[in-house]
Amino acid sequence: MKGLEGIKEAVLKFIRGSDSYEKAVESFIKELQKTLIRADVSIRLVISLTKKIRERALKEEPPPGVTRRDWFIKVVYDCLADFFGGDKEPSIYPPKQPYTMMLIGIQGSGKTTTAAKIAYFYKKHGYRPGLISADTYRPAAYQQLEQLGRIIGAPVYGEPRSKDPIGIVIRGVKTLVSKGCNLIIVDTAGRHGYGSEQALLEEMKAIANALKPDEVVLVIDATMGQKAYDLAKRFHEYTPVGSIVLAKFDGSAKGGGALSAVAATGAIIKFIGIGEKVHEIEIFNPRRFVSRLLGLGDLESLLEKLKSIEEHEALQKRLEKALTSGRLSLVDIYAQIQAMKKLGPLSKILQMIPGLSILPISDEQLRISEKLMDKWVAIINSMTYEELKNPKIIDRRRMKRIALGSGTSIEDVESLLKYYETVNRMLKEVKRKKTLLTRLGIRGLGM
Ligand SMILES: Nc1nc2c(ncn2[C@@H]2O[C@H](COP(=O)(O)OP(=O)(O)OP(=O)(O)O)[C@@H](O)[C@H]2O)c(=O)[nH]1
Ligand SMILES: [Mg+2]
Repeated sequence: MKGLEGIKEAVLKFIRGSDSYEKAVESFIKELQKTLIRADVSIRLVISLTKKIRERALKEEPPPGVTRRDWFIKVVYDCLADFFGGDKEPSIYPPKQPYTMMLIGIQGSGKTTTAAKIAYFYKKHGYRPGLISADTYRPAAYQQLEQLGRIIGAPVYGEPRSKDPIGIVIRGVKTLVSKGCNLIIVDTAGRHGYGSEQALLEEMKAIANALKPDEVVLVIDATMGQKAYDLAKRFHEYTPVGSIVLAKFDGSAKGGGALSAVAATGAIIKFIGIGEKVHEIEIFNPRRFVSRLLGLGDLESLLEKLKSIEEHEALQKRLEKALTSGRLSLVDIYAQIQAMKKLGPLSKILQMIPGLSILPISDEQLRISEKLMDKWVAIINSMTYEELKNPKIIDRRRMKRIALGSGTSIEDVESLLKYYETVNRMLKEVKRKKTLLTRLGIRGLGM
């Protein structure tokens, strides 16, 4: 993570520091800005990122049981993950066979190496990749790919003296498919005979039109830093780019700049190249990347806490949804029980939800004993999908079956169903009151 190590150090300083929370937040943000700008992230992006972090850190409240400092790291984690591509999990496995990928990119960006790396990656995952050399400009382009193909044990198609890339790809696909390949990777030229980028883009477009690849993969050299933004845009305008590989991520202090720039275009980064050898490629996952960036792997206990905050947020979302619909399903109750085991009583969690102050809930009503929780989890696990969706259909006969299946008693099943009804009655009441208040134009009750 060349160039971005500063972030890890800032996290440690933040956790261990003795400054006031506000002061610690400010110095963390300063360090983060410095590190990102040094890694060639655009200043505009840095400012909007740190503004978001500061706002959340100072305005939002941590969930119960979580310290402000731990919460802050979670905020940084979320904002940075967004910054580097968000929750976009690239789909790695080809949805059809044979699948064709066409690699494009400017001269020296790493296309030929990446073509071999991708082929090797998929070969290890059970595919039968084949490579096509459609670069008719670079001297010995075919030989380079052919040599790589030999290393990884994948067939390579090429016509060394031909000047007709379209003919090559058409014949190449046919030949490789007939040899049993189910993943075809096309390497293209990085320069054009006329020398201009315009001419190269035109040629890529012509090849793409003829080949109709399942995926166009743009290979970008990570050492170009924030300039990757314009490049990604220009290429996308010519041939819609399906995914991006950032090559040479290992050697560059500007990798962070390239990553954030590409993420800002909305493109999906699928792989990063981390070395010259054929196995040196990694699936890119923003969350995992940021976790490493922050050094969370070394801070096990913090990671645990962040996970429980995430579960808490997921539960809160469920409950908020239940509140607007006025209905809490058994599956919600299941999630609630799991969360309670980690986060404490539901009443504490419910306090976090805006609008619930008007709910006539006492702690007593929502308290579920440990023992009962375990029983209810077993009961819910023994229900059919229909029963979970519509608990009204659970009659005595079904109760008996569920009790038997979960090793509990009919009374236990009844207690869960009663709880389900009580909670739902309460939710309906809240919904009714909320609607009434809204209709009367009364706001400001935290809703
Ligand atoms: N360190 C490092 N070097 C890489 C990586 N990917 C490619 N390279 C090196 O970058 C140089 C150019 O790579 P190529 O794969 O030939 O690039 P290309 O885009 O095919 O180049 P042209 O065909 O001339 O357009 C080679 O020396 C590669 O070894 C990477 O992820 N890390
Ligand atoms: Mg090449």
